[in-house]
Amino acid sequence: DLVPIRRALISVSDKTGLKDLAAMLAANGVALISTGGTARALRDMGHEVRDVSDLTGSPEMMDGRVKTLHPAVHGGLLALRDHPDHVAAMKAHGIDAIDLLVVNLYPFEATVASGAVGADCIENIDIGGPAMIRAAAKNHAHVVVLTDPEDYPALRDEIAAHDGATGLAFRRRAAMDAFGRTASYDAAVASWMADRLEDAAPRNRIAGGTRVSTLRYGENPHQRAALYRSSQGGVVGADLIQGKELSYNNVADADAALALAAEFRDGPPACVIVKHANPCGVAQADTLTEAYGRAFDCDRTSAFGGIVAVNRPLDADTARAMAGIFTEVVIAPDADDAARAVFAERKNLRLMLTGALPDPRRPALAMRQVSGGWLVQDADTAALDPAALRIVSRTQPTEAQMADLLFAWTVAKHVKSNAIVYARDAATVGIGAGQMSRVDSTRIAARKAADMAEALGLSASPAEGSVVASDAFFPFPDGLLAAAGAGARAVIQPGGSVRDAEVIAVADEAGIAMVFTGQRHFRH
Ligand code: 93A
Repeated sequence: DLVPIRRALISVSDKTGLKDLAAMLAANGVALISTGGTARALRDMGHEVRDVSDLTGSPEMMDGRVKTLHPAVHGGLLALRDHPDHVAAMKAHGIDAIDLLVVNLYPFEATVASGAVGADCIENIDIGGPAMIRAAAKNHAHVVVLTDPEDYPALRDEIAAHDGATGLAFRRRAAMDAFGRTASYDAAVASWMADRLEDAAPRNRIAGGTRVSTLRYGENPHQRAALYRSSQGGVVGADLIQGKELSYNNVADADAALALAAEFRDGPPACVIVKHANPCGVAQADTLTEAYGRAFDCDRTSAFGGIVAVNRPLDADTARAMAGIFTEVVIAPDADDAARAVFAERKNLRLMLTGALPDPRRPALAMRQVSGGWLVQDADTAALDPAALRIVSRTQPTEAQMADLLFAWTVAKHVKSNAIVYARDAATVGIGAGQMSRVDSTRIAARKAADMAEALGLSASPAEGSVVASDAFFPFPDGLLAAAGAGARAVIQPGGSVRDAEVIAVADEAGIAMVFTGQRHFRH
């Protein structure tokens, strides 16, 4: 299965490593064929090169859109060398076999990442390159294909070990990498196009992306990890202004914090503190500093080492407050010079700036891996329809309670299920997350509120007189009873349980106002 390399076609946009590769091939007596820019580069290095246009008898045309799309190239890549008909066709049409193909594609991903739009991006969609890569990869029984300068040294070692030839195992692996490359390339094109469409329905959309970087490790140090970009905005598109390299968990938590801060995009100053993917304090206030302080007060213990997101450009006062405790990451639309100067003193604190916050209602896809595949769904971008709200209790919520209910509901949407959120005056005062029973989440949230009272030296639990949101219906009255016991005076929940009537009766008995949203927000 050893195939000697006699002729190579090289067509590379990224000329990294070309010098060593060409020198190595020349030393092995390999004849070189090349496209315009690559041929020029090789000649400048002193190599003898045949132009593809000479091989095809056809000039490169249409700004290079058509240069290698020709039977002299594709026949040379695709012909089975041991098939009499193929050999006869090569002879009849004057086609010579190509044994090595080195192509790297027009830099489509880098062009998009640089902020280019429209025609610039379109021109960087490589057509001839992927066609050759796929042809060579299909014919890996006879041809070896490389698409990445990082793989050149492996070819050098392979042919050094086999006296100028490659083995089948090497060519097979190279073919697999090659198909992987064209697949990710097309996925990048598809996701760029999807980004430009308003409605990104899951059907027919491809999960595409480009690797931004490898991460030091994953959720735990024994797990390898990398970061991929699938579109321009979001947490991956944010600029890391200062601080250590982001970790896997930093990125995941910053994403959770940013998504919730974005919900408050159009409202007053707001601050979200996230720990282990759940908010541990959220508040709106007249100033950002105050919003941070109130979010911090909700759970000072958990806020230690937290990820903080805000909906306004950072000012120095807020930055000073944040820098006062150990904070892993701060993510904001922007930061003024004074705020940046404050953070500059905290070398390890990571500051990420996003520009305008993402639109929380923009349709998007959410993906999650399961063994053997992926689950894909519309991201939970649903807005609460005020017209769909139903007050089901005898007691009516006051205007202030209603505002707090909507605030708590928005937060609950971003808390892992089962989610219970107590809130007062546009700040959370107790969050119960990720429990297997709703009543446990309710009790935990109440205990958190009691902890808050103790930490702040309050005379009563802040859950007294609060409102509470539940991300799904109360299956039994026990959860509602626990909330009432903690002091909640109004409840917002989807409704829809077979025991709704029982739950409403308990609310009425306790004089609690209850609002149904008709919409559930499970989050796993
Ligand atoms: O515009 S293309 O899609 N049409 C082609 O026929 C073609 N053949 C190779 N682009 C094509 N290529 C690409 O040109 C290669 O994939 C490579 O990225 C680039 C190398 O061009 P040059 O050698 O002129 O720098």
